[in-house]
Amino acid sequence: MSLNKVDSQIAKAIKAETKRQRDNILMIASENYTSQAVMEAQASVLTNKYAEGYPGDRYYGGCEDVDVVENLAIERAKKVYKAEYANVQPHSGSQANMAVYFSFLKPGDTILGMDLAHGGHLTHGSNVNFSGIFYRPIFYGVDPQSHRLDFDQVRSLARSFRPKLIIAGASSYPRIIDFKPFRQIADDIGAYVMADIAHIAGLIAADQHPSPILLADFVTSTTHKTLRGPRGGFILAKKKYAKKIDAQIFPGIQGGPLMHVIAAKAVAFQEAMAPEFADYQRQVVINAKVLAEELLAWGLELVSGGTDNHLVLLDLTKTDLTGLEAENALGQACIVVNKNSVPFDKRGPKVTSGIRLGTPALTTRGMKEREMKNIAEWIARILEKPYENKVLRDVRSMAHSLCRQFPLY
Ligand code: DSN
Repeated sequence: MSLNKVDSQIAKAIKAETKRQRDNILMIASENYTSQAVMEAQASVLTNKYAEGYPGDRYYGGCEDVDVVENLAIERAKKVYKAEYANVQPHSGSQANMAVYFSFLKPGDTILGMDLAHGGHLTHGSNVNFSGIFYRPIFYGVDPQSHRLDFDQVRSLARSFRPKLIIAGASSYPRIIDFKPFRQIADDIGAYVMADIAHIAGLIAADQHPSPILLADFVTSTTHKTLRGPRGGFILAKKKYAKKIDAQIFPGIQGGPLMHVIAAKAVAFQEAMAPEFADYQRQVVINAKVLAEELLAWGLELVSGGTDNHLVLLDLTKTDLTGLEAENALGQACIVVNKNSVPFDKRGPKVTSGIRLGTPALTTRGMKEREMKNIAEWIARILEKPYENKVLRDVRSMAHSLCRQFPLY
């Protein structure tokens, strides 16, 4: 029986969400639109199967077909990232990070990660997250002037606090992350390096960002951001760490793998090897650059003065507007963004002084430089007059018309 007949409330909400995704300018930097093929794999009968264990070594019968699926996902992940080993079972990026920490750290060990307020991630040591509760977190940040990673600070903190693990990676850092200094600093004190590439996984797969694979001990990621796969995580590492990580994912912190999601990950890795994927990632970066240049031309300030990747961080510190107010005003005009802390933000994470803007989803729809210029102008107009109904109405109507020109699903 169809979903609509069984549960019309859920069917209606999904229909409404499909319309929202079609009719809005989606600029949340961590979101994207997956292909039909990825969704088809995820919405398959594989959701019915238990497969605790790993291919060829399961705790259930009838795993011969899902073994094919998981082996393909593993082999493709290894090929895309030129990795020695891959585990494709983590349900999320957080689970991937947890598995690495639980495998190689003891409770109370020191970890050195990027400050959340400077662009880091909750699982890099935040005190409201397991990573800050089980371990002793120390944070590095960006330089107050350049807003670039401050490697002198990373080095000096590493020497003073001797962390067992250094985490390289970010959720809202608009610049290239150079993984080499992280490796050198870690070698200096005998620490592990974990590169969390969740945001830039697609860029790395298409050579639009340097890869950490030869430098980091562990590479963790999600599959659903720039990589454009289903919602989930994976881990890459040197082969010598495989046994420990496999055992930590299952039975350590997870039970049955989500085989339908693993199938969709395999499809995404396959798509990531196609030449069109490299074109797409190149355009993601070009679009972000154009967006940044245009916003600057409209007199807006950007963290670090621009971007090298898929995101732009608008700094509203010198305006009267908070990130929360800007998010609301843009949302009313159908431009969906998220408020975001900027380095040295004096406002809390529920208000903030910034807005994070990403180009992955718009680029998937086929938008290019011309559309970025228009969108930058609309953003600038709204931020100048966030409470003026006419401005909001005008932009909303232009946003709808732009969305109609770039149809989806
Ligand atoms: N919450 C994600 C983001 O929006 O960047 C990171 O996990």
